[in-house]
Amino acid sequence: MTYTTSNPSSELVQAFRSLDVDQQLALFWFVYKEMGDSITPAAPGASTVSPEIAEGLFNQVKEMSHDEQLQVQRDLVSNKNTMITREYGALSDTTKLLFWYRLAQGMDSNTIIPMPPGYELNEQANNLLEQIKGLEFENQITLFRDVVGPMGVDPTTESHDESTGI
Ligand code: 45D
Repeated sequence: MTYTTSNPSSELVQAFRSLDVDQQLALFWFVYKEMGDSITPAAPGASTVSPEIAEGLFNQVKEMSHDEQLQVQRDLVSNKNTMITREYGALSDTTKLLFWYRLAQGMDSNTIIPMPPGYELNEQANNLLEQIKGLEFENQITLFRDVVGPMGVDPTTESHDESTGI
């Protein structure tokens, strides 16, 4: 994957994506906890966001068992080719972000598999969390869009996967 040097968050994106799958999920969770109330789904300028699409995908995941919910999220991060990851791949980056936000809210309310109590980030992930905390809000959003954008599978370019048969 190539990133333009004019994007100040590109190094952070690469560092994020270089963590192992579970550390990426855990880091993203801690980021959500840090951002807390500053995320407002009704934010102005949300022109490319499709709340009903994000909600539809979220509802599919919500119906699954906790183990399956975790698997879906791991599949998204690791670009595994499944029905859900392909649906995800068809969303705009901002809608992807909204979908992750809905998952995090679901974790808060226990409809989505919660973080194991006392789960700790490794040093590299913790380091990244500190750097992310230091970014301006706008740069954080840009970073997250760049992180969630390449997750899942682009259904227009990926045709077949031996392991899933999809
Ligand atoms: O057992 O323009 C481990 C909108 C392993 C509006 C685990 C927006 C062990 C329009 C993997 C740790 C609101 C969209 C378990 C803008 C184990 C708009 C599980 C902004 C169980 C800008 C870990 C949106 C798991 C924003 C399941 C800023 C971790 C959205 C899951 C930000 C982590 C969203 C999740 C963020 C993290 C979402 C789901 C930061 C989600 C984070």
